Amino acid sequence: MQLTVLGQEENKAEASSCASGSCGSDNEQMSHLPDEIREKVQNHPCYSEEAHHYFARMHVAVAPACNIQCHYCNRKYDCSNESRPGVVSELLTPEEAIMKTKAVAANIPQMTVLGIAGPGDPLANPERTFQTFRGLSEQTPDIKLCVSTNGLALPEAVDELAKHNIDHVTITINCVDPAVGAKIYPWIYWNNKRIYGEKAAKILIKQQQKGLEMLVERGILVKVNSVMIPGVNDEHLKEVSRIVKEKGAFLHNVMPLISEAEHGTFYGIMGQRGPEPEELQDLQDSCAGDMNMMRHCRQCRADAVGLLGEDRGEEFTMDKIAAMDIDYDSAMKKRAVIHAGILEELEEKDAKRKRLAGLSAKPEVVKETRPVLMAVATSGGGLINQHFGHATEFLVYEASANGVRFISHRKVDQYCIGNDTCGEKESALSGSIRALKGCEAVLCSKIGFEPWSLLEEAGIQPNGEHAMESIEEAVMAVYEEMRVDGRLDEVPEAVAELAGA
Ligand code: CLF
Ligand code: SF4
Repeated sequence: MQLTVLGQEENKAEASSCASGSCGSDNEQMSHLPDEIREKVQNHPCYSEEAHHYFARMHVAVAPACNIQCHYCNRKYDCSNESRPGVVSELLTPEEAIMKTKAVAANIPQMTVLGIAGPGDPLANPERTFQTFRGLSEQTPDIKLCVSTNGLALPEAVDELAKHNIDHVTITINCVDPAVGAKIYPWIYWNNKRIYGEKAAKILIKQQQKGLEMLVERGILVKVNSVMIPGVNDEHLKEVSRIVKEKGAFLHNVMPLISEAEHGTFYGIMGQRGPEPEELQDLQDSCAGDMNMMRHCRQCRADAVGLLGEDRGEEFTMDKIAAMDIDYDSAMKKRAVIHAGILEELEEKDAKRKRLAGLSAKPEVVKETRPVLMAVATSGGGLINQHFGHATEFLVYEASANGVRFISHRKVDQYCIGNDTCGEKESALSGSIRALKGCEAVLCSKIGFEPWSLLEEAGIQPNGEHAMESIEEAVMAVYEEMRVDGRLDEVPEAVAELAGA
């Protein structure tokens, strides 16, 4: 059974993300999980790499206040813990948030998770946050509830969270050492006082760790987000990862610092740089060990709606919702049918993957060959289904004799926007080619002559032959072609340069 994800036209959709399946890893991680945990994560787009191709999340911005200050945040913009700074969210009352969630649930049946993630800290706004959760758990019982917090007010909120059946909590933990913390958090607001420096960081760390332990004790799944700040906590995050894993966190998500000067954050103004993609990947790899790492995070806005990587929030502003005529009963029935269909499709994919894994034990495939990075243009559903010129991000996979694994996503400016000028087009195209450095092929549904030639000149082989095929199978097929053609015998100059850099 093949479903159209979110019913989006190819040219309208933004890219979604990784291919779990391709990353056999995700499914291996999922397959050894106890049934009750599998059930909790199988349709959560952030907790399961596989699910995020199929299921969507939405955030409601009901929490304006914050109880700490992070050097990477300017609260004029969305919370950097769970959102991309840049655009102010439409702040909602709990009643509006419930109305919006129901409207999105009716129009995007694949939306399975409602998160509160800002624009401040949800637990620093407990009345608004819990009023929203209370209404939703009564009125939309098929939606999972999720919350993200800096952790300062977490221990006191754990019982209330458990009461509302919130079984996914994200804590942003950037350090376990107050000396490091003092370089990230200038102050916290604690017991009606502002506290500064290491003393503040010490209290925050203690509360975060205590909150983590309490959630795990109650069987609530905890994801830890960490912002990688080069020269401040990059090395230290390995220790953070070890400790949170020991304490029972389910998933660790190391995200890159976003520090554009125009966002007006302390780090942005002081010129603190964010990590390069290779630095982020190296850190994620060294944190990995046997801990589940999240690599498909899109640093969503506090009012994001849709698949990870896309934002359909504009379709659901309060004035548009007020004008909608929705039959909730039939929408809820439709949701159930669509969810069952997606789960059936995922099971079929899983079974197929297992069959292929058995076949790939053939000696010629297992032969030691070097790994290759490939970029993929997709609008969701785990398929190669996007035109090169429509992509606003590419997903990068590594193919090797061991299979295919998702590595990261790379954002680009859309190259083909219809009424663009030549100069803008050229600069978007050269930006895309720069963003794809290190990749040896790019797989998409279609590609024009001009980008084809320029990609080839840059040593990246365009490939439009696998349109509508599953990402993992297409990437593996291209890898096999490269092996048969002898292209894996030599390392291209551009890739060698990057490896030496
Ligand atoms: Fe939202 Fe966060 Fe829940 Fe997901 S986002 S509150 S766990 S439903 Fe997901 Fe977005 Fe990354 Fe967050 S991709 S920023 S990890
Ligand atoms: Fe900003 Fe979120 Fe940090 Fe609060 S916790 S200062 S809202 S990034």
